[in-house]
Amino acid sequence: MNTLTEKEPQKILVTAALPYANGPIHLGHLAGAYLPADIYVRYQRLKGRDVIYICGSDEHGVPITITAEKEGITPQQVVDKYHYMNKESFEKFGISFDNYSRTSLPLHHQTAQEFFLELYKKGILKEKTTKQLYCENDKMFLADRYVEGICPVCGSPGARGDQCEKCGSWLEQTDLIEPKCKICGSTPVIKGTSHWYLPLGDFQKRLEEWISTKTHWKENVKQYVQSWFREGLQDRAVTRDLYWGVKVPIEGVQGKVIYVWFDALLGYISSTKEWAQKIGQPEKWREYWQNPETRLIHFIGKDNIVFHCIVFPAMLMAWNDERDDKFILPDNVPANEFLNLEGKKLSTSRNYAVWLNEYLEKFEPDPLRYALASILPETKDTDFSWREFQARNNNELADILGNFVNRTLTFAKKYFGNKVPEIFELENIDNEMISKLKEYADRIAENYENFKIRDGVFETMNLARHANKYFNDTEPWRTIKENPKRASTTINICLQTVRALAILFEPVLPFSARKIWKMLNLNDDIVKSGWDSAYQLSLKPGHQLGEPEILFRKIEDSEIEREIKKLKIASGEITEEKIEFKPQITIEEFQKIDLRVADVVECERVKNSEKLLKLKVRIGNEERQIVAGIGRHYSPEELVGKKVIVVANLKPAKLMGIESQGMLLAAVKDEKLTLITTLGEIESGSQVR
Ligand code: B3M
Ligand code: ZN
Repeated sequence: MNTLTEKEPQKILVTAALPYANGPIHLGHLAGAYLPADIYVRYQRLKGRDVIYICGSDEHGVPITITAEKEGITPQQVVDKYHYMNKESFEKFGISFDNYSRTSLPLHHQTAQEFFLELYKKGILKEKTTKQLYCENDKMFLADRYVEGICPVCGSPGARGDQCEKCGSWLEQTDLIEPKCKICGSTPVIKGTSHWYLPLGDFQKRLEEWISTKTHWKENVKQYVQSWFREGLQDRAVTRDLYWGVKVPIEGVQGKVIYVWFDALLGYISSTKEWAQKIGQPEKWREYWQNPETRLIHFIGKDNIVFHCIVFPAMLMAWNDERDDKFILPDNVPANEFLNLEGKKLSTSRNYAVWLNEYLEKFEPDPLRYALASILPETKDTDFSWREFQARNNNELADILGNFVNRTLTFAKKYFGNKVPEIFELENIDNEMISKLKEYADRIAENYENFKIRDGVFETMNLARHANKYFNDTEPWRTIKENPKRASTTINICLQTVRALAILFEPVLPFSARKIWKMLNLNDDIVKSGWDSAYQLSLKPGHQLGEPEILFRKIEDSEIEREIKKLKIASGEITEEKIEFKPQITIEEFQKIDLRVADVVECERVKNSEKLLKLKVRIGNEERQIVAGIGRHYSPEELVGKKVIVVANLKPAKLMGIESQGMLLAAVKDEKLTLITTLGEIESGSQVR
C-alpha cells in the first residue's frame, strides 16, 4: 500500500494507452484508461505534485490499413481524420493531457528506429526465417488482423493473427485454426519470410524478479502476468511485411516495418519528447523517463497488460544494458477490466457503442465523467446503462451536490446580501461538519493514491450528502428568524463546504467545479488553491459572492429512451421504424403555400412560457410578428440576425393571447428540433420553392 506518509515522489509520469486512430473514442476506452488516469492526474496536480499526463494517437498497424480499405481512403486520411476528432473529443471531455501526440510524427519514427537499432546492434534481436501466411489472391503476407481464424487457445472464432480478443492470448498467426484472409476470405498459403524477434524468454528471470517487488499491484494484473510466466515467455516477431508503419532501419532491408506494438509503446517516450520541445526545454523529458525518482504509471485496459508489464519492460531492460541513459520501468500498471453496455459486450464493428463525440453533442461532459467514474471496472467487468446514468445525474449530481450548492448560495443571497456571513459561536454540530472536511479530503486522497478511483468519487459524494444533512439539521430557514447569528454561522460553514466540494470534486467534475468557483466569485486558480485548502475555511466573512446558477440540469426520460432505442437497433433487438409518409399532393396544392426567406430582427421569450419565443421578422419590406414553440431549443439571442423560412400565407392565430402572423419551418425528430435556414446568401422576401 502506498500511504500518504511514504516519502513523497519527486515526479509522476502518467500515461494512458494510445488509442488507435481508426475510429472515435467510446465509453469503453474512457472507463478503461483515460478517465481514471485523468482523475488521478487532476488529484495529483491539486496536491501540488510534479505530474505529467502523456498520450497520443496510435497511427500504425493493421487496424489503420484495414479501416482505410473499408472506408476507401488512404491510411494517412484515416489517421488524420480520427486523430483530430479524438483529440478534440478528449479536450471537450476534460481529459487534461499535458501532451497528445501521434505516432506518425518524424520525432516518433526516429525514436522508434533508434530504439530498434540499439537492440539490433547489441545482438538482442534475432533474425529468423519463418513461415508466414500469405494470400496469393492479394499478393501479400497476412500480418496481424489481416488474417482471422479459430483461436488455438480458447477455440473461439474470429481470433486475429496476433491476438484473440476473447481470451486475450497473444498468438502466432501460424497457430490459428482454419485461417482466412480478411480481405478476400480465401485460405492463405504458407510462405517463407524473415523477421526479427525479441527473445522475451531471455528476459523472463529478470522480469520475474522485478515484478516480485511489485506487491502493491492490482491482483488482476499480477495474475495475468504470472500466467504468462508459467507458460514461459517466447521469442516474438517485432517486424512485419507491411508498407504502413515505421520502416525497419536496417541497411538493405526493404518492405518491412516495425511491429505496431513495438513502436506504439515507444510513443509514450516520443510524446514526452514532443511535450518537452513544446515547452522549450527539449531535454526535459529525461527528467521523467531517465530519473529513478520518477514514478511511471500506465493506465490501460486488461487486453494491454502483457505489452505493458512484460514486453515494454523487456524492451527497456534491453536498452538499459551497458548504457548510462537508463529508462525507468513502470511503478504501477492499474489496468482495468472491461465495461459492458446495457448488459451486452461493446462492439465497435456493429456500432454497439456510445461514441464520445456523439455523446458530447447532446449532453455535458461532467455527468458522464461522474457516472463512469462511479462504475469503473476496477476489479471486475461492469455495466453502463443509460437509466443509471440518468439516475446518477438526477438523483446525485442534481439532487445532492447541485441542491446543496444552490440552497446555500440562494440563502446567502437572500439573507446576507450575497456576502459570506460571519461565524459566531461554534456548536458541536458545526465542529463536526468542519472536521468532516479534513476527514473526507484525507479519505478521498487515500483512495486516489491507491488507484481506488471509484471509492474516491463515492466518498466525495458522501461529503455532499453529509453537507445536506448539516443544512437540514441546523435549519437556517428557522434560525434566521429566531437566532440570526446561528443562521450566519451555519451559512458560513455551508459556503466553506461548497468551496471544499468544488476542490474535492475537481478531479471528476472539472467543469462544474469551475462553475462553483465562479459562483463563489473566487478568482484564483482552483488547482493552485490546492487539495488541502479544502478544509482551511479560507472564505473571509464579507467576501462578495457571485450569481447562483443551476449546476446540473435534469435529464429527461425521453432523452434516455432515444439512446436506449439506438442501442437496441444496433444490437438487432428492434428494427428502425419505417417512416409513414403523408398522402401525395399535386404540385398545384404545394404551390398554394407561400414560403419566404425572412430575417429575424428581434426575439424575446414569451412571459410565463418555457416553450414560446416571440419573434419580429422582416420579409422583404414587411414586418411580421411570429410566435414559435422553440423556446426549449433556442435562446432569443442566438436567433437575432439569422435567416429563417416562414410560411407567409398562414392565417394568423393567437398563442397565449399573442398574435402570430406566420410559422417557421423546422426539422423535428423525437425531442430534437432544428430551424431551417439558407445555405448561402439570399435576400429576405425571396420565395422558397
Ligand atoms: N493502440 C491498442 C488499443 O488501443 C493500442 C494501445 C497502444 S498503447 C502503447 O487498445
Ligand atoms: Zn486475400
